[in-house]
Amino acid sequence: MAWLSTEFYYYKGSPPCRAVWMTLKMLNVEYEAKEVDLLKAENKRPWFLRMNPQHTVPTFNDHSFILWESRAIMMNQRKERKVDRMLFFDMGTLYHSIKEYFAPKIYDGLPPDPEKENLLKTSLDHLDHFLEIGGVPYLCGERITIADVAVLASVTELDAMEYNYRCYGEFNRWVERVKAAIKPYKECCEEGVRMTKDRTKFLETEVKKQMEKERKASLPKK
Ligand SMILES: N[C@@H](CCC(=O)N[C@@H](CS)C(=O)NCC(=O)O)C(=O)O
Repeated sequence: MAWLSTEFYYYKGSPPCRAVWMTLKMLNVEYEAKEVDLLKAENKRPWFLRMNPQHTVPTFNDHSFILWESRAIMMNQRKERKVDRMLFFDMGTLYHSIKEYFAPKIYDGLPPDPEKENLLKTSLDHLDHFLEIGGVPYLCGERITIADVAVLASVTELDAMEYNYRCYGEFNRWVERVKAAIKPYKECCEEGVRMTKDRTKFLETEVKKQMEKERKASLPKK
């Protein structure tokens, strides 16, 4: 099967997809948006697996060249070493720490794993420090780059989890700055953040209901 156009396969609830989406918009890349509903396992359908056997979104079809891994898709659009370093910090350290800490909450409606919070705090400390010593408005200098877009996309998951990061002063100011500077931010992030927030709240309520049911069932019968 031949893919001839430029297609972006995405799911709004996915931070890596939001990172690519903002990048494509900011660089005015022309593409056809193809939504893949992960909750309906559309990414496990044969047509998708033929394209990306790792079944992850985002997936990008650049005139029949199929690419996945969000940061690779972003780097495919543009290249700079300092920016690349920040992209890998984001993927391997910051976003990793967010996923590890919040996994129980996102997938099972349970409280985040307190033992993993230090990893997240260390990542945020690093970012705060990078910004402080850099003395520039954006992560890699005077102008906004895809590193800012990638890190912001990770931060949107903190927003979805209602995690308070205001104590990281430089970082917090940077978040406000990039949210205002990245024009497609609202369009590409707000709905997805709300979806994750709503789904997490739904799961939490279900867990509470289940616990209450179990508590009542364990009471001695009158
Ligand atoms: N490192 C990958 C992560 C992609 C990823 O894990 N995407 C999730 C959505 S956030 C996904 O597609 N999950 C479905 C699956 O793995 O089957 C990237 O940055 O593109």
